[in-house]
Amino acid sequence: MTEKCGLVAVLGAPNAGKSTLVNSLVGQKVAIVSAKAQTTRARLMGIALAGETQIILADTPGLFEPKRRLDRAMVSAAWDGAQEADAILLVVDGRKKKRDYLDPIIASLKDRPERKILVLNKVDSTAKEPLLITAEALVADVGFDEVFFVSALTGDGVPELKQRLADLMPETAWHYPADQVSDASERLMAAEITREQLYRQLHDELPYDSTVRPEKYIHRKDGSVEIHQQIVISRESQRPIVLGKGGAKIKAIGEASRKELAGLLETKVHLFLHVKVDERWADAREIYEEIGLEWVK
Ligand SMILES: Nc1nc2c(ncn2[C@@H]2O[C@H](COP(=O)(O)OP(=O)(O)OP(=O)(O)O)[C@@H](O)[C@H]2O)c(=O)[nH]1
Ligand SMILES: [Mg+2]
Repeated sequence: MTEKCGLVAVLGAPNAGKSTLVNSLVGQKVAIVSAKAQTTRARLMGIALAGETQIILADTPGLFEPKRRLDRAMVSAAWDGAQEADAILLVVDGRKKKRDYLDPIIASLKDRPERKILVLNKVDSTAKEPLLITAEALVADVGFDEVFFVSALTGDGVPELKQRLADLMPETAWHYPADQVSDASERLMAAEITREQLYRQLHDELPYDSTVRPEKYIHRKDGSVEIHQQIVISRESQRPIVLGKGGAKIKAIGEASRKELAGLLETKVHLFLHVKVDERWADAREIYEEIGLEWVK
């Protein structure tokens, strides 16, 4: 059989379930997920295999009205992810009844030449009827080529979508080695996993303007890995939130992240977290480069 390989851009509003879907299509976690909107910050390639076909999935930051520099960089990275894609998936949260928040996305999608596929997500917690109404309206507005109803969370409908994507991919050699699941470096992935724990364990106590920066990543002689990361917050008043009583919170975050990293890297992990206050981090150019975002004016 001949090899096939292509790029699929996964676009949608914040929190639609794009990263969850990419993880489900890849068959393992490559992108972090949280209940907080704007979790994904830069484009990340998840690599799924289906028989002789390699499907490269560009997980992108949610599309929304950008205001601050970081927002602008994220939205621009999302649209960049759609460049030269063999298909564009628009992931829509099927639970949302209103659709006007999608208007700007629809306007930008309309005239794109790529094959457009509508993915109505979260069918596990939606009634059928409103879902069908949303689907019909969106198909009429955008002219999607196909529609899929899935639950990225339970995996319902995902194999069918994956098969269809595989069918659409052009015949060409694989772009990545067979065992590679994402294009993120271990160093960056490790920082992302800590950021996921930070969001998960602090929920709304911590505003969205916090980040985790990789500092050091050392392979020790005994085969274990020593990882140093910086949790960057924007105000001194957030420090006690991250630390918790007697340091209990940061300890729990570090412990959960370390455990997951040890499983992922299949070796012992020594994780060191430091908290830094930097109110201007979202305007610091080097942080953009670190997380793979273009610096935008
Ligand atoms: N019930 C249900 N929840 C889902 C499903 N897919 C995703 N979620 C939840 O929706 C939330 C957002 O999921 P993400 O995958 O982070 O969404 P995203 O589109 O990548 O979000 P951003 O990166 O912020 O743009 C998380 O709490 C997920 O667990 C689904 O099929 N069903
Ligand atoms: Mg995401």
